[in-house]
Amino acid sequence: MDVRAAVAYEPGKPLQLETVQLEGPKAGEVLVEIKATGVCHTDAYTLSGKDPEGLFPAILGHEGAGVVVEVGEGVKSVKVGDRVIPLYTPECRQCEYCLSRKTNLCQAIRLTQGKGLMPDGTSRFSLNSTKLHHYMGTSTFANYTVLPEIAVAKIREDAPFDKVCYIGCGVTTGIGAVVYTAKVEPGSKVVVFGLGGIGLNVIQGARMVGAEMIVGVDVNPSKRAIAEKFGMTHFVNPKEVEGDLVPYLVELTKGGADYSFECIGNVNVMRQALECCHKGWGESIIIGVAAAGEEIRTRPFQLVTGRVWKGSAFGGARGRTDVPKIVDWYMEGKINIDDLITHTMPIEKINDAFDLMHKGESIRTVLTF
Ligand code: NAD
Ligand code: DAO
Ligand code: ZN
Repeated sequence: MDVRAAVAYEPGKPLQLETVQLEGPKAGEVLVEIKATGVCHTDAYTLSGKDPEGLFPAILGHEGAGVVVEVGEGVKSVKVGDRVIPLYTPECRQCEYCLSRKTNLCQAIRLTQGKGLMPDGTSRFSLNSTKLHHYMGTSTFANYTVLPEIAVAKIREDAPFDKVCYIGCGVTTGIGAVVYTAKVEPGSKVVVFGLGGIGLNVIQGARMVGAEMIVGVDVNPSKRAIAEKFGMTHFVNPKEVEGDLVPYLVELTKGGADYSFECIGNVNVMRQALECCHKGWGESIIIGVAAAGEEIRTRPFQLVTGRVWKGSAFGGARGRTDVPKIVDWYMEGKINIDDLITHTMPIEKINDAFDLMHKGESIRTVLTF
């Protein structure tokens, strides 16, 4: 079938809206009509050419929501008409990783997904018989996409696509890191580094679970107002702190953070995030994705004395199980998504959405089809 898609032909070049061809779903797969998609820094990172695993030409996008329009043979968990969120972290419930209950990093289709292919090793997108790569197993910058059944979360039928698409990455990454990775307890002291589309969701997750003190750290003072709206209790601009930031934060939290979250992707900030944690028990969660080749450093004694360094991918969420619950939290008013979506525009303006993100003028732009 013909579908409308924004094609990334080459690193560093704007996306081009094209009519491309898509083959239908094979056994165990579904065809989804994408109704809305967010634009995330990871799309921009890959488009920039700095992502060593980036493949071109490709159809990017990994933060979508849509409707199942066709199912392949043997598909049981979803049917035509179901609303779904595509999952770049699938959940097969059968692989060693899923069965371990220790991680959300299902490996069932990892190898082909990383090569920009469907699980049978083929690409379903093409343009004038040139193969186009899939991206993160989702390719949501197209009005139709094919996904393995294990890579869609079925959500309630009254969920608005142009809001819940953000749960496909940013919302789940931030809130999930609090709830599933760190398991922050009520009364905790939390420090969040970076108040963008991820950090603000960490803040609202921390408020939701009853954290007592939520410190936001950002070099951009204009983030203060929205972070306060989402639950931040104290704002720190590192540029305004005299002396080292770490002792300042330890003093502010009266001994250190119970939990800190790095939501920037800066390895120097990752060190600060670990070292501002409370001796004996403080845990620091790395969410930000640092540039290829970067390394983190600290003194091992920081860990010997009880601080814990962890990472979190997709918030530690098991997509098919947890994403529908997060949609329910939104529909029940427990979390706020609307105020984080600063811009909504048609897919034709996709390059404007990337510009807004690069200039730091948007928190999230949602594109509609
Ligand atoms: P963003 O650019 O919207 O936000 C980053 C914020 O950090 C900005 O407000 C900026 O002012 C602030 N900042 C920059 N340098 C700083 C410094 N030195 N000290 C304090 N604040 C600083 O980015 P985002 O969309 O929120 O994404 C954050 C990171 O999360 C990115 O690296 C992204 O790739 C990553 N990410 C990770 C996952 C995952 O599963 N782990 C998923 C999605 C995104
Ligand atoms: O090795 O199992 C694996 C895949 C891990 C993918 C995790 C991706 C999370 C970080 C990238 C940001 C996504 C938008
Ligand atoms: Zn699995």
